[in-house]
Amino acid sequence: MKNQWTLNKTHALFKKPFFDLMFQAQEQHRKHFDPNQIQISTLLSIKTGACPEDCKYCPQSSRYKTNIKKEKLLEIDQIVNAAKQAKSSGSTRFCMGAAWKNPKEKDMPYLKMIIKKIKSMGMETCMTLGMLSDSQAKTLADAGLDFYNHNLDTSSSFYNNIVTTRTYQERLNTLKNIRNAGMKVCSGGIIGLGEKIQDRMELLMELSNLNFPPESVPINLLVKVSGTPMEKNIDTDPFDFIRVIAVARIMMPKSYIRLSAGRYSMNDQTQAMCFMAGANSIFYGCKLLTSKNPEKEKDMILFKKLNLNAEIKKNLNPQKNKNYNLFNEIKINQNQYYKASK
Ligand code: SAM
Ligand code: DTB
Ligand code: SF4
Repeated sequence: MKNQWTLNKTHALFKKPFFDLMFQAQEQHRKHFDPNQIQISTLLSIKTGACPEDCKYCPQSSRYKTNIKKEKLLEIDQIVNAAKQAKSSGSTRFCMGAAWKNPKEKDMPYLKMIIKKIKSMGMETCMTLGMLSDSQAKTLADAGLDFYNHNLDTSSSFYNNIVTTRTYQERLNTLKNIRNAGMKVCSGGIIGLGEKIQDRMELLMELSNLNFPPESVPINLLVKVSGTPMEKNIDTDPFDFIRVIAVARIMMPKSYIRLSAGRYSMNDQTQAMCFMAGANSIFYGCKLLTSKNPEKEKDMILFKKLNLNAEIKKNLNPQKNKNYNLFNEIKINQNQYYKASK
């Protein structure tokens, strides 16, 4: 049956005492997932910068003077090599991002080839390329693309404050096209844009009340990049951020909730509470698209301390059993372990 989260019900979750909310989120999490496992994805920017859109948070918009290295669409060998590395580090999904408003028709054959190559390596594929028409979504799905990432980012009423070159309805249309084409949907938002709690509630309602909630819900903490209009935004209180994760877990109990951008600036304890609130997916590897993500080794140490296992899809790695723990295979010397604890 279709989910129906109302503003009243959503508000009731947001105003719960913190520990009651955390408890409810853990209950839901444990009903649907192994609470000691996380899914790990690796991200690669396959086309960087010079984007015509004006998203005020984004270092890749051509409107702002940021310190990123623009790059044309990468060669196939560069993409395949990065995917090989990701696979050997334990990633089950390879996510490719392009700084486009939408892909051009002339790019479609190349995108299809990329998908087929990565799929043949036994990895799940995800792309985020901007808006997709109905037929473009079908083309990517036919090539074997598993997931498409397209974030709503915030509430529809606040959207105009963060992007003016497209509408919220266009975002929703692309989500519909992805779903109709049979791909899995990855859609979430950003916290720290200057939005109110009401906007966070409306964002989570939009996502959870879709015909099918997204299989994957990335919750990004704004990375404040110099040169963007949001570089001086007020920092988000970590407990407010954790609360969004917990509410997302309760409203979308069967979805993977991804603790996405922003982990670089979080301490271990905040990340641990995000996992406790129900986050069970991350980007793994020292770079997001253009900004920093924690070094792999730092993550290994944290996951070892928390006894978190990397989820290994059985069909992707038939020789590994469910309890295989990638993080236990990493040899970390005691000095590094204790240094990272401080
Ligand atoms: N151009 C495509 C689009 O906008 O859908 C795909 C790439 S875009 C960079 C993917 C997502 O990255 C955005 O929707 C946004 O949620 C996230 N993002 C971009 N810049 C960010 C930042 N500074 N902090 C946090 N998340 C960010
Ligand atoms: C998502 O929700 N977050 C990722 C991914 N989907 C594509 C991107 C985060 C980008 C952070 C800023 C940067 O590295 O450029
Ligand atoms: Fe372009 Fe996507 Fe960045 Fe917006 S978020 S400027 S569409 S790359």
